[in-house]
Amino acid sequence: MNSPVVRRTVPSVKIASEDGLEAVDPELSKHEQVKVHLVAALAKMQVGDKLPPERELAEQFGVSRMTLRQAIAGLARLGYVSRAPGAGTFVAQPIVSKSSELTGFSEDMAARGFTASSRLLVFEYVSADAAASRELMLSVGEMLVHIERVRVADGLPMCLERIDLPARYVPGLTGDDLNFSLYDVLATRYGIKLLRAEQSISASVVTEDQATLLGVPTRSSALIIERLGFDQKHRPVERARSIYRGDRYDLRNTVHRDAG
Ligand code: 16G
Repeated sequence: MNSPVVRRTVPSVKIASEDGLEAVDPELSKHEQVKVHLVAALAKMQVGDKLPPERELAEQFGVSRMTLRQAIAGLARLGYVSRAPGAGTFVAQPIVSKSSELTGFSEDMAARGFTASSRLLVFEYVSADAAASRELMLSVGEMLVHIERVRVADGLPMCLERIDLPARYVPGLTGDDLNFSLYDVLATRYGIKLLRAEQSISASVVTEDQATLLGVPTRSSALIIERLGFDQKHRPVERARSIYRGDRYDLRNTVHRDAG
């Protein structure tokens, strides 16, 4: 359960930085550029802080109020801000909860109404080292497909993934396949369904490089989930390490106690 949020009005917040939208990927549409810029600004504010009025923000970014409104609506859907009619727009609590179900990023995002996408950083064949071969039950030196991706929801980076798959299970897999859901490709093309995973979860902070990829300040908090996924034949098929933004994720579990 989220704790009650204390709302604060921050006097004269300058949200847009000096270089305005120039530093943001020009291939994004205008409202997405504003969204990306706003997320960086929100990271420096506190939960409950009030954003300047729309008119003022639109002026700061040099965009129309309609564009600004579109950006704010997108951020509200992602849970970055909440809007209180008549009162304004406020920095919101983190929202994405990882449950104890075995799901992939695309499924997690679709369940919340977001469009998932990926930015592929690395796709290569490597030989398995001792740890990878032990966990994936391969001979040392067997080939792995090694993948690194930034996972994005509605244009905003949410998590970084490093994944190893035994190459012999996924012949012909290419980098292009990784623009979308890996779990879909595994199921539809290779008949591999992940049914169980061993996971470990730890807290960390992001390095400078990770911070740049995630669009957060260096040393921001992060949640690391390491997963060893098994398929319907009980074979270990995926070894993954996902780094989630600590400001966007929490973990939720149902816990039980024996009645007797
Ligand atoms: C999540 C998984 C990752 C998996 C990916 C597939 C965790 C901790 N990690 O990031 O292991 O490869 O989803 O997502 O849940 P996709 O089907 O959208 O590519």
